[in-house]
Amino acid sequence: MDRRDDADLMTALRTFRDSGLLVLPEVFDAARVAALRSAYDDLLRAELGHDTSQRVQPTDGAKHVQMQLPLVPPFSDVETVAHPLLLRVLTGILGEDFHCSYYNSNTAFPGSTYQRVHRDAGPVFGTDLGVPTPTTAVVVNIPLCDFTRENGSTEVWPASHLIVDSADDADVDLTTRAEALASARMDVPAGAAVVRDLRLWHRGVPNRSGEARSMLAVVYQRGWLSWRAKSLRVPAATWRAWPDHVRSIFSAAPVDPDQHQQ
Ligand SMILES: O=C(O)CCC(=O)C(=O)O
Repeated sequence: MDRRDDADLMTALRTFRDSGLLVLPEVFDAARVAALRSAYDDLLRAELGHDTSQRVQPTDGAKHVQMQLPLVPPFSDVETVAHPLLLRVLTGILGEDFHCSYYNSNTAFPGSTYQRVHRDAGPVFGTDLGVPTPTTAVVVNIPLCDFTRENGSTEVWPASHLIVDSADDADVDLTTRAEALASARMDVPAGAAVVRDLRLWHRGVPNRSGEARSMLAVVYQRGWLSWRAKSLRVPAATWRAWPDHVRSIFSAAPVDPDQHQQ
């Protein structure tokens, strides 16, 4: 979406509905990506150094980790969590009332292996409804480096967000089912944002480069789904710094009092 007018937005939203995925190039400038990357790398290094750390969790596949991120600058900056272009797209997908419910990240270290093909969330009515619903939740991936075949750009199965499982399908894992379907790779430069329906089939893949490949993963849901965002906490200083429209996006998360008031 280069010309950010209404026609481009309609095309982008249609592409998202059709494929379950939307790449928005050049959302973040180089300085923002560099600031996020530097803060992220510091945090990851510090967290990996603590054996008891709860924040860094291994995920499926070797050398893939996820880490929840604190709502402090630059992760909490308005330009990161509520970039105007992203807000237009998110409003188009989720409606006016949506909340951020989860702030995570994924790193594939050199030597990482294939994950199993998976969805981040199943259909909102489980198997009770035999047809797909409109999107209720998305993850916004913010790559912190160029994503390439070499360093393990995420593999995705376009349009798989519309697949509704029957009872028979439940016994066959997605990795097996995906073998019959065409996949694509999320080859995007740093600065892009990728909006993905949480139901879309995807997996982490081998990173054959010498550098870690990281991305932020920020989840936004329709307001009625995320009446409480259990894993998020907003520091009081961040809450004070946010304008009202950003507070409203994070209104499902509790605000922590200032340290000196505790
Ligand atoms: O890092 C990636 O490319 C995908 C990671 C992922 O989907 C996961 O860990 O659940």
